[in-house]
Amino acid sequence: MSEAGGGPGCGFPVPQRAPWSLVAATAALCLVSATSVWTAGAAPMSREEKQKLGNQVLEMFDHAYGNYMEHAYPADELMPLTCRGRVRGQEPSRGDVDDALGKFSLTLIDSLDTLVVLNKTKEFEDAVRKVLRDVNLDNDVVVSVFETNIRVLGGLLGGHSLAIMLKEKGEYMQWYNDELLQMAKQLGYKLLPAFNTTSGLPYPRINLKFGIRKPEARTGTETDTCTACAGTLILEFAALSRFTGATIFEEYARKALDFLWEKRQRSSNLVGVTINIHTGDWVRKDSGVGAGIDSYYEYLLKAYVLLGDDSFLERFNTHYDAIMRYISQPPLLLDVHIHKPMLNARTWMDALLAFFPGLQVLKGDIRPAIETHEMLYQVIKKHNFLPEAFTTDFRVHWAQHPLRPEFAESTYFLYKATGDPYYLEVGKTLIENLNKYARVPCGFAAMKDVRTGSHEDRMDSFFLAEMFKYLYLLFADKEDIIFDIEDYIFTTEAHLLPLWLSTTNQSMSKKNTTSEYTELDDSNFDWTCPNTQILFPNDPLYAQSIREPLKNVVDKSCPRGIIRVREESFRSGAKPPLRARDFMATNPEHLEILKKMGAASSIDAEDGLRFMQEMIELSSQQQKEQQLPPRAVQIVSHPFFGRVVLTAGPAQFGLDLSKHKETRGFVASSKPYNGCSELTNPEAVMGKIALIQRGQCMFAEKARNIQNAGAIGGIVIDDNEGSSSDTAPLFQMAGDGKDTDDIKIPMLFLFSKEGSIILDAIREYEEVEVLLSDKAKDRDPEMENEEQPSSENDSQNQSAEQMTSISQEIDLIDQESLEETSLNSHPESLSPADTDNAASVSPSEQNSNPAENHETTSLDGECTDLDNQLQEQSETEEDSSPNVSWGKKVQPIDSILADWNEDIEAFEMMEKDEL
Ligand code: DMJ
Repeated sequence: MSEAGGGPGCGFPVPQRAPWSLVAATAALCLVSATSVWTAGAAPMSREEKQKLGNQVLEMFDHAYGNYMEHAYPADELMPLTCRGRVRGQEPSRGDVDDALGKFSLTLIDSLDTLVVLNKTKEFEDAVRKVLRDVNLDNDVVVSVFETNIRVLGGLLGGHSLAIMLKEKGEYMQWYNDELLQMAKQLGYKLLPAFNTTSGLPYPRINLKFGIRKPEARTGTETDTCTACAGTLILEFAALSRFTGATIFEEYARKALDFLWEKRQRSSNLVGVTINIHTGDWVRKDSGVGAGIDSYYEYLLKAYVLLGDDSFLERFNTHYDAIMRYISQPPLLLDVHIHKPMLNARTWMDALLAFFPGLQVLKGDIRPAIETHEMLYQVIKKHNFLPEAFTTDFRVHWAQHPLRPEFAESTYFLYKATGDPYYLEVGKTLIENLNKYARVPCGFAAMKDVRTGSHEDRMDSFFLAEMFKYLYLLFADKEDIIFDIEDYIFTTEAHLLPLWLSTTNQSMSKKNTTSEYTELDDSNFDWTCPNTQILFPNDPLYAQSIREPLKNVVDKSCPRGIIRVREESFRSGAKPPLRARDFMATNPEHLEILKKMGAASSIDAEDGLRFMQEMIELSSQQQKEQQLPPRAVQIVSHPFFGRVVLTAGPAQFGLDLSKHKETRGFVASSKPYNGCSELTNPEAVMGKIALIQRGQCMFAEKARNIQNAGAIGGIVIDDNEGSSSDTAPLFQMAGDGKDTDDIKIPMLFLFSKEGSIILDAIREYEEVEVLLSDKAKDRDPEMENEEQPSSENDSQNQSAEQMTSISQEIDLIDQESLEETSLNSHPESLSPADTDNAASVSPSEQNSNPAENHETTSLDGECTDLDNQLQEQSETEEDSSPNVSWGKKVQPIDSILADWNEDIEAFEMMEKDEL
């Protein structure tokens, strides 16, 4: 902490107090490239190489944006696996995550300023026209105030900021007359009713058409909101006020921030994750820098930069001091309790905290930024992406990855601060991983599970708003961008707001701030933003020397020891507290300690609390270890080439794919489709992977029937139409209670939506080949070369007529099989004795990976996972008012194929380039 703010760690002294008018200029210095100072360490990257990578980013953006515009627009988001738009109310609800979707063409608005940064001015002009022509902000839909603010209001303001910049340049946007700003103002007024609480903290959700109060609004009964939700408004709201002169927006956002500041826990100076919007009581008292709090801190510092108001910096510095004192345990950032900040609240970290090193760069605290970033990078190198949550010993805790941009953001800011080409190499790895593992024919798909490499039918708008912007800027030289990026500040969604707003319509600047700062000492006025041009003048290896000791932190260490134990206890020679993992009920000393816990002192009570917490976590972990991790079904034949990976449930019997090589084969529907009796089409499934429908008999029975017919594997497809691993917890198929050693083939389970991707593929292509494995195989050129194994070559020699008849036969089989399956085949409606036996696995249990546990334990016997369940079941909400005019656009398969061919060519080109 002492290194912050241009203090010793920044390598050069800055005034304790600077006139605020210098702030914008100083902030701009934070973003000045320091490439010129780097002389050693990672090999410098040539201008050509940087340009090549920049062009690759452009091509990737075109792939994502082009597919969205072609197949999803005007829907809010693209569903890249099924190649259509996600329209709220027309897809199964995903809970809170759907609150970002307001039927306002979210992805288009979120992409506006990215188009300008990426030099696509013509496309920007077209996109702005489309927004003005098509977007309706008056939909009867309940949206998140936070998401609508950062993505839509921020997107419109970012678009406006760059539209007026372009207009002033004199070539593009000459027709523009502040129309985006007018839309932003309209949206701002729509959000204001959310602030109608006594605290001034906004309700978390609002109906765009009916607001909060009216019965039609279907919202307004919530009592809690997250700290980031209430504290991430000031940049957009103040910009709106300053652009328009309507001060009310800035006033409301300031009031919410003032209230949060008042409610901080006074002894620790930390804030909790959720707060009651009426009483101001902390509902969740854990505190970190990731999910639920992240951008509250970000906006305090950036509000100071944009608005030049000292009070924001003072608050930020106070919180930052607390973060560095309690939460930061370099390279880790671990949540603590706000009232007992020496007590860790968790043993895992979430992916959202990856933005923090970037914020530390803006703060000027480079060392911990380098350390945390390096730790995160090693987690990425292990799993290809940052899992949504990972443990303190760097194992996957929650395996999803929705293509979040935070790590790319921090990489960009660290490169700007250090000029170290190492960060360019990091960016190159991010690009490679995105293309290798997330790119699908119709865009980029979120990772459902970073360990199996399976996909989710989801491409969030922030992927276009942020990821491509930061990656492009990382490799761009000043002359590659048509305006000066240093004149702008990035919002949390990476929208650009001009720094000149700091001197416009400042009526609110000095008003409404709390005045407790007399109790703060000078350290609260540390000035931020090191001048990166002279940051490491004498030590170009500075960043490398910080990274070096952390090089093997993920692979070789067991950093459980890093978890905080009260340092003062150790210092005073006291015995370390009893940990749950060491507890033995037969040990009298342990029993004695247990008795004392909670009785004698607050320290004992603290130990008791932690002990209980650990016991719960331990027992949950033990349960988890009996569960099998999910598996992957990868479609490897033309035109998929391994790019579509489906999440599959494992079976407790048959070949264990984690121990054996994957099974690869063409698929064939079994007949009868439910696989509950001897197959009548053994010749069709012989040597293939049989598709069987769930229901009517036990999974093991199906397995035996297809095995007897000569199948080399089986995929059971859920008969519950519309089910999907996006919305239902995956489960493992249990045996039949008898010995299942006779079942030798691998069996996997797919929900209906994932299964229909394979069934659709069979209808379109003569033969579909899949790979069953515990982890998707790399999509390398080899896979495309392997495209034509002999059986397929044979089939390719068949005449077109034969092909058609095979295809018809498959259709027929499907049709007949489906007809054979009675309507009441749903397993749950049958008696336990003759139904599938499904052992359900919760989402976080899906992430338990015994293989990985074993691997870690063998490295260091002390490593025992104490993870708790991360994910609360998201509440489900049915949007009662699907907008019928937003019909699903389903792309004809021929045109998908044509697109894919184009995509494959581009991909091949890229791979050649790499070679
Ligand atoms: C973005 O929408 C914003 O960055 C937000 O602050 C939190 N993270 C998501 C992307 O991960």
